Amino acid sequence: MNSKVVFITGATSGFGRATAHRFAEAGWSLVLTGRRSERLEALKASLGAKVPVHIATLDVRKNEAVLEVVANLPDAFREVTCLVNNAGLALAPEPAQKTDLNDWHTMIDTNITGLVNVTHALLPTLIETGKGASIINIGSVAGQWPYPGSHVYGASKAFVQQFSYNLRCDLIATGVRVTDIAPGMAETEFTLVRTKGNQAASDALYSTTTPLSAEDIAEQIFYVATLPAHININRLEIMPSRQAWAGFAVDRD
Ligand code: NDP
Ligand code: 8X3
Repeated sequence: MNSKVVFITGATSGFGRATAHRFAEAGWSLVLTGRRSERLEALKASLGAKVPVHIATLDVRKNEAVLEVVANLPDAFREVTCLVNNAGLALAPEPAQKTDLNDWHTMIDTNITGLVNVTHALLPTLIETGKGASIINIGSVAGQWPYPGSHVYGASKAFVQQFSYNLRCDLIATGVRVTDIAPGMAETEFTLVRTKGNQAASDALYSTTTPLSAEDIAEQIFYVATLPAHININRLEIMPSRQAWAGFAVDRD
């Protein structure tokens, strides 16, 4: 039995849930977190027969809760080898000038503050694990490439990229690797959340093309985490073959 532990934020859906399944397949012990407890319980019920699973209901925006979850990890789950900072969301697909400021704050609080909360809390254990440990941050193509309606979401993912690079500088002698995985369009609950529950909009976005799947990204996360310890992938940008960049926009008379 592989005794390595992966700690996943946002394990209740999409990439996070698929990542839990992928690491379970390889025998890793799982720490699964997210706000929806019933989904965590369901994951524990399905994966707990295969590998040790510890679940913790957690809103990553709340640092005290993050610290409590980390402090209360059972002994068998304390030596974390891989942190997957996946919890995140986009809101307000409309232009910046039409958005609700609260939505901007929610994205900043989750995608930036939440990610740094969890990273800071787990750094000591990751450093203790040392060689072969990794922090895998889920960024986005939106962190590199601008597009209308991306405003704070894309900016929050640009933070994820630069934070990942900067962490690498500080962790170079610890053995802890850091990667920014930047997916493009992938079919998960992402668009349902972004549109505040508009299933038709979500279906319309994905149904006439071939998006990435959650499992595609989970496979890349697993690949990065299980590379030999002397290899660090700094950034991995992944798009579906049927997605690429658009041209410059020009305002005309
Ligand atoms: P989903 O909506 O399917 O999953 C998002 C996950 O994040 C859920 O498990 C949700 O759990 C969790 N989450 C959201 N807010 C919080 C919070 N405050 N505290 C803890 N957990 C939270 O979307 P994806 O799987 O697609 O998204 C995962 C990551 O991938 C995000 O960071 C997203 O920005 C990024 N991404 C997605 C792309 C896509 O096209 N799908 C492309 C590029 C990046 P719960 O609600 O239970 O808390
Ligand atoms: C989500 C991918 O293309 O909607 O991060 O920005 S995209």
